[in-house]
Amino acid sequence: MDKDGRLKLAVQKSGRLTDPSLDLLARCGVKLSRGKDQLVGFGENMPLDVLFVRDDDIPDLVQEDVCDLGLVGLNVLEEKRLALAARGVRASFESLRLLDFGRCRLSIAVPEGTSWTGAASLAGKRIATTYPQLLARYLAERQVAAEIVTLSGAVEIAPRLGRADAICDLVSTGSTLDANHLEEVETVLESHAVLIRTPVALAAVKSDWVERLLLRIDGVQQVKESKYIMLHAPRAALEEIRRLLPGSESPTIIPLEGHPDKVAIHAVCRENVFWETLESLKRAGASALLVLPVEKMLS
Ligand code: PRT
Ligand code: ZN
Repeated sequence: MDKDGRLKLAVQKSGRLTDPSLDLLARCGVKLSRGKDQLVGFGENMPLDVLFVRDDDIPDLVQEDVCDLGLVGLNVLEEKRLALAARGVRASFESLRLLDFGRCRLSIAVPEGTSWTGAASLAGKRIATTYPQLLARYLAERQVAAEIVTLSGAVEIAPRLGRADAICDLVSTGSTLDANHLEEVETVLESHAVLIRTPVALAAVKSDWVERLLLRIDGVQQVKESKYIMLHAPRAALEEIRRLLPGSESPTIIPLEGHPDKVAIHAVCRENVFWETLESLKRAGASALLVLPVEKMLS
């Protein structure tokens, strides 16, 4: 649809995904200028514009090729996919990357003290949700007949108001369920944010930028927990020390001038390096340990 050669990316305007989405873009080196309350952010250093919209609209904007890319929760995406399928339309957005934010789960919860022996306990019950399609699929797969009460929000108070016997809602810490005396009994969907793209072929310049963005996203996701570790080690303890380095592939081993029995080891560890790990390394003979944060990585 767009003829100006700039990528259009849909991001949630104001909600749980907004800050982590903008943070991801910033880490990918995207500089956005956005006036207060403006619905479009202009990429100053790459041909990318960000459209700020409600998260529920993101799959449609990508499906209808108004936006080339979107950052949205898998829960919203899958609900949309099923809603389209129910109308005989095939969802054509394509998932490019699973992202490490927006984690939550769509779960069934029942009032505390309700007896629960599995999905069959829902037979003949009323279940309140804002995800009727995902809930219907869950029930159908388990051959349970129940009434789905579709609400637009405040699902967790439906049992107390006598509108439902159970709920199917998003949970992250579980404190909302606790506060409403509800007990989580089963997970319907594990969710996280995803980057989606339009099914339509993009012009070469745009698809090059998508590729570059993907490489940067991969780099950003890899460095989150990564650390660069440097230490001195007796040659005799080399094997054990390599084994103790968390998530490192092939470390660089450097001879130490004047110390034929010792080497310096430099390694990128793709997992967090805890004090316990450093203590084990020291016990194994390592000295001069130094752990540095990794800012960028491109492989
Ligand atoms: O206005 P707009 O439609 O854009 O926003 P929204 O209100 O629909 O969405 P928003 O901002 O609440 O959530 C956006 C996305 O964040 C969701 O679609 C999920 O992919 C993801 N996400 C992650 C969550 C949660 N965690 C979450 N905990 N979305 C909602 N919740 C709610 C949940 O519905 C419940 O009310 O938080 C409450 C439970 O949280 P805990 O921590 O008490 O368990
Ligand atoms: Zn929404």
